[in-house]
Order: sequence, then C-alpha cells, then structure tokens
Amino acid sequence: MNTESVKTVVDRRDGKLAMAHFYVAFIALAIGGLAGLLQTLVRSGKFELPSWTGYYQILTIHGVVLGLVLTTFFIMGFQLSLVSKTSGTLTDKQRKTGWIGFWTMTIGTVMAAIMILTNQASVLYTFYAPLQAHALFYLGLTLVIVGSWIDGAAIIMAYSSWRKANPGKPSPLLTFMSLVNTLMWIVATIGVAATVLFQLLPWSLGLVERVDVLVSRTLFWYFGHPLVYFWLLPAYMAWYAIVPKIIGGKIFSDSLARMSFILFLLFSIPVGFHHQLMEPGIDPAWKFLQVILTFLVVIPSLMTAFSLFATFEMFGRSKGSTGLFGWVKKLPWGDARFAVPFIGMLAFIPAGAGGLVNASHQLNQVVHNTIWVTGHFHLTLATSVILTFFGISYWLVPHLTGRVLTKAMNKLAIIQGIVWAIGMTFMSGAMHAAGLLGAPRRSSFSTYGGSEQAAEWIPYQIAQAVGGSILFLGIILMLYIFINLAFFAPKGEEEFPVGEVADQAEKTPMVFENWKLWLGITVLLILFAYTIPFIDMIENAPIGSKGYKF
Ligand code: HAS
Ligand code: CU
Repeated sequence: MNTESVKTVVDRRDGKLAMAHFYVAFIALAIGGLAGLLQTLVRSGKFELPSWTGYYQILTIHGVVLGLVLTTFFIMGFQLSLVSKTSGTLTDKQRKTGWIGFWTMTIGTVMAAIMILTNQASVLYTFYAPLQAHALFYLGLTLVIVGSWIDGAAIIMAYSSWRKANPGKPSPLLTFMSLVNTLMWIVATIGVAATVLFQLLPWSLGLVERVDVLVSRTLFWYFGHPLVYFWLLPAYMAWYAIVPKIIGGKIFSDSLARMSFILFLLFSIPVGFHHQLMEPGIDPAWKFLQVILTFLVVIPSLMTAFSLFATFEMFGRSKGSTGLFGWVKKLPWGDARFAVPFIGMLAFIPAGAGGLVNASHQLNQVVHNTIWVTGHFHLTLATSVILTFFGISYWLVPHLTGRVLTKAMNKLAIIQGIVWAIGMTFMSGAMHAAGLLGAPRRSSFSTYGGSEQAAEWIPYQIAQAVGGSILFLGIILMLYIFINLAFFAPKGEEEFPVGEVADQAEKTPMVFENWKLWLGITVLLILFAYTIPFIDMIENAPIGSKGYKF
C-alpha cells in the first residue's frame, strides 16, 4: 500500500459512494419513523387508521424499512468509509463494485417497498410464514441481500489488497472489524436466502401449494439472530475505536477488541433457537445447547463494557480524576459525537439485561410473543445502535460532504439525543411493563371482549403513544440535522476520528487474521448446532401450510 493513500480526508469519490448509502438510510428513517408513530397511536385505542391501510401493513413498513433497509444501507456506507479511511482509498474496481452493490440494493428496496405499499406484502419483517407476500416482495429483498454481498465483496477486496501490500502486519483495526462484520453477514444471510429461494418464492409463485413453517422459521432465525449483531457491531466499532479519539483518550487494547469481534463471528450464528424456544418440533436438548451458545455470545459484550470503562477511566485519571467515578466528570458532555453514543451505551445495560431474560428458557415463557420483546429491541436496536449511528453521522456526514458540524447543530444534536432518551424511556419502559402483564406484540388495539386483563394494558399503551410521539419529534430533529450536514452546513474539514491504542497494550498477535481457522470453527459450530435438529424437521415434516394474506 502506498501510505499516502491513508490521507486525513476520505477520498471524495469514496465519500460519494458512502453518502449514496446514507441518503437511502435517512429516507428510510423518515418513512419508517412515521409508520412507527402511527402504530403507537393505533395501539393506544384513541386513533383509527384510514380505511385504505391497516395495522399490519404499517407494521411491515416500520419493520422492513427501519430494521432491514435503514440498517443495511447505513452499515454498508459506514464500513466502506472506514475501510477507505484506514486502509487507503478504494481502487476503481473496488469502488465500482460498491456502486453495483448500492444499486442492486436500491432496486430491491424499491420493489419490496411497492409491494408493501400496495398491501401485497403485509408479512412483517420476519416474513412470518404462513403469511404470504407477493413474489416481487421476496425477489426485492433477495436483491437487497445480493447487493449487500456485492458491497461486502468491495470490503473484502480492499482488505485483501491491504493484506498483500503489508505482509506480516495486523490490518488496521477498523478495517479488521468491518471485515469480520461482513464475513458474519455473508454466512448468516445464506439462511434467509435459502428460505426465500427454496421455499417462499416457489410458494408465492404458486409452484407449490404449501410451505413448511418450521423449516422456514428455522432458516429465518439462523439469519435473524446474527442480523442483530450485524447491527450492533458497527456501533461497537465506534465505541471501541472512535469514541476514545473523540474524548481525547486511547483505545484500551487492540487485541481485546479483535478478540471480541472474533467471538461474535464464532457465536452469533449457532443460536437462532433462542427465538424458537416456545416452538414445537425442536428437541429441547438442542434448544438447551443453543441457549448455552447464546450465553457465550454475551461474553464479548461484557468484554466491550469492560474495555469502555477502562478507556473512560484511563482518560479520566490522566486528567487528574480520583475516586471510583471521578472520571465521569472529565468526559466531554458538550460534544454530541460523544454524548449521543454514550446515551446508547447507557441504554445497552438494561437492554442487554433484558436479552439475558429472553434467553433464559423459563423466563422466555413469560415474555415470548409479548410486547416486552418489542421493548427489548427498541432499547437495543432503536436506542443503543441507532443513537450510535446518529452520533457517527454527526461527524461522518460533514466529513464526507466537506462541511462542518457547527456549534448550533452540535447543541441540537445533544437535544436530539435527550429527546430520544426521554421518548424511549416512556415507550420501551411501558412496553416492558405491559409485556409482563401479558400484552401481546404484533397486535392492533383490542379490548379482547372487555377482559379484565386487557384493561390493565391500556394505561401502558397510552404511555407508549406518548413515548412514540416524543420519538417522532426526535426523528424530525435528526432529519433536520442530516439535511443540514449534507447540504447546508458551512464548508470546512470535519475530523474523521480514529483512536490510537494505549501505550501499555500488548502487541496484536497475527492469529486474529487466520480466516481459515475462524471461518472453519464458525462452520463447525453451525453444523454442530443445526444438523441433527434440521434432519429431524425434514424427516418429520408435516404437510405444510397454505398461504394467508391480510
Ligand atoms: Fe435480542 C429478541 C436475546 C442483544 C435485537 N432481540 C430480539 C429481537 C430483536 C433483538 C430485534 O434469547 C426480536 C426479534 C423478533 O422480531 O422476534 N438479545 C438477546 C441477548 C442479547 C441480545 C442474550 N438483541 C440484542 C441486540 C439487538 C437485539 C444487541 C439489536 C441490536 N433477543 C434475545 C432473545 C430474543 C431476542 C432470546 C427472543 C425473544 C422472544 O421470545 O421472541 C445479548 O447480546 C445482550 C448482551 C449485552 C450485554 C450488555 C453489555 C453492556 C455494554 C454497555 C457498557 C456501558 C458503558 C457506559 C461502558 C450483556 C457493552 C457506562 C457508563 C456509566 C457512567 C455507568
Ligand atoms: Cu437473538
């Protein structure tokens, strides 16, 4: 590699590629956020949707557009800019590959969106067979996934050319992390691609009449769990390697960060059964095994928490703080690039604890299919991850567009983070509480025949609508800031913060780059966790289900 290519500023052509991804992501935020607001209003029982739409259609828009479109586009744009920044400007071939990926994803998104908007695909983001969508919906989402693989190929190519030019050296940390997330994504999406291509598409085209629901759900969750870590890891990239630079501190340990990412690669996938603990047709012994693996994948998150505390504390001590929490006062609370992701970190403590509840087989019986689970993923995804993505946007968007985050925008960004935290405390808190009282998820407002139990949920549903409205205000603020940073902020050079490793940290061993080893173990673990239960499902397959449509 020629070291000059690692400039302080991301190459403008690479910046355009990343920004294209961000435009789609933020359009998705606008549409999906509006759908979310409508949902909480409907569920409060005080508002009715117009007759041409319905709760499940709106729920599908919300889930697909925010859970799949916003995330995938943002993450790919972010990772491409990380690779360009830390491993050098993309080659023309790599950038072209990125553009092909972008357009493939965008065409797929438009196809799926048309099908959802014309109410021919109200199947929620989980596809939820035997709910059946129009074939073009499945085809569209297939293109989104294929496009993300092509984007991923650009990242893999950039990594390989760095590797070739720098034998014997560990790759730049943020390139390494982007690569791990890309590899995990490719292995994971094979599951959803399989159910779409072999089951849902032929079934929606009428080539076969029935679908095996258990097989489809198993393939979906083989993908669905690593999907949540595909969202989380880019936030972790920022927490490990960018936030330290923003606060003026150091990365606690490069090796620890790489180790935790490798553990995510190994343990993210063979755990899908923790979404199927209540499902018949899977031997409890295999559920138990996957629950054990689920608790193993908690370890890299605990390592992350440890490393963050260490970074913050090292920084505080270097500024003369004393006592157990003296460092808290030294952190740069007035800097949105730090404060907003920090709210995300704080939220991840109760969010992760809720995950441990979900994963515990007996407790899962209490919360499964209740709105508690919705509360859980609005803390994890819609707070920890998304606030970190917003925090990233506050410096990355102006960096890529050659503008700066002004003082006024910085202030607005902090207000945005606070509005979000308040809205989510109401909404997610009420969801957790109502879920414990048995309120179902994925369901429109109902009094269930005036039952006493349903009456208990109503105050919480109103609190959800209050929270949802505050969050919608947060979305408007975010969109306003994004548009400012993309088009109107003053010209200048906004820093792309990349952390340096603390002096006392150990040298990074090369074993982390042994992809044959790590991918080999990943595949073995997947085969171990899934082969026998899968044979069971096929051998004892029922006749399958016909399709249902809303
Ligand atoms: Fe989850 C369901 C288990 C994490 C997302 N999850 C979902 C669904 C989504 C989702 C979308 O076992 C619903 C899917 C659907 O539609 O049905 N989840 C877990 C577990 C974890 C976990 C064990 N989930 C996530 C993350 C998500 C996410 C991350 C998105 C980004 N989840 C489940 C289970 C279900 C489930 C079951 C199925 C439920 C059912 O029955 O349907 C773990 O990975 C969590 C580990 C995290 C921690 C926290 C570490 C804390 C850190 C912060 C440090 C803070 C600092 C700041 C340093 C152990 C790193 C502090 C500073 C101070 C000053 C104090
Ligand atoms: Cu999961």
